[in-house]
Amino acid sequence: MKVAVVTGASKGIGRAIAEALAREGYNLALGARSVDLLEGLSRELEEKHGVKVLHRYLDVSSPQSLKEFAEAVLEEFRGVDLLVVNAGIPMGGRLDEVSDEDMERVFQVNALGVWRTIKLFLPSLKERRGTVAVVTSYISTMILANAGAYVASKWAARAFTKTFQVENPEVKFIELRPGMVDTYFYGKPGRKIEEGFMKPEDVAELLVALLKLPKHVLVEEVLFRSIY
Ligand code: NJP
Repeated sequence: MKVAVVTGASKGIGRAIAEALAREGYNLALGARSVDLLEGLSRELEEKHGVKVLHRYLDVSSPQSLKEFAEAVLEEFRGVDLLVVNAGIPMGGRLDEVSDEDMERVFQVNALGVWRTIKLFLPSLKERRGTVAVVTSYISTMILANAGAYVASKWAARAFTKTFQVENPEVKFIELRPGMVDTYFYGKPGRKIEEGFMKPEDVAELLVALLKLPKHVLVEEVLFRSIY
């Protein structure tokens, strides 16, 4: 059975990806800060799909937390076939109004968190010729007023992803660039397709479809959104 790691698996896109991968028969390692949510999800997926699910507290902005998470995962499963780097936070505001603390926080999670997560699992992914899917955003090549800190952090995540690909051709790196998705990202979920939102399950289904392509096919990035 293949092993997949999903960061930010407690809610939203990460949770939907974990559900879809369990359905596909992957054993899972799930990380997020909301351990109570991970606990319930893990039990549900194990009972429903007969897969093994490890869950651990994970704060991707903390190098120590990431290190402990990776050690626990590699000790349990011995290796990783798929790494889904999904944990992320929003950050609004004009660049001249964003505080140092907020800028630091969004970069620690959305940019350095991505780099550190991939770095920790890279040796195992190389060994298994695995796949890394990084959830950046449709804005990872664009400019958006009032979201400059978030946008810059996603440009950085994109640059890390592409550079890892060039340096490690034996691993597949896929950049997933969704448009708006109905998750906790905008507060409470409940937004509609007619308002331009996809469902988290749409992102998960896209990833599952990409994973079914022949081994020699590399899809470097996917920019996708809802139409209505
Ligand atoms: O958001 P949400 P999404 N350490 O808030 C976790 C990107 N994206 O699913 O720690 C570890 O429902 C958090 O868990 P917890 C976006 O930038 C979204 O939409 O328990 N985990 C939760 O599981 C992000 O990269 C949209 O609070 C941390 C998850 O991340 C990805 O999609 C559009 C963490 C967030 O779930 C998933 O976001 C787009 C930390 N320090 C890109 N901080 C969109 N929704 O419209 C947070 O283009 N998490």
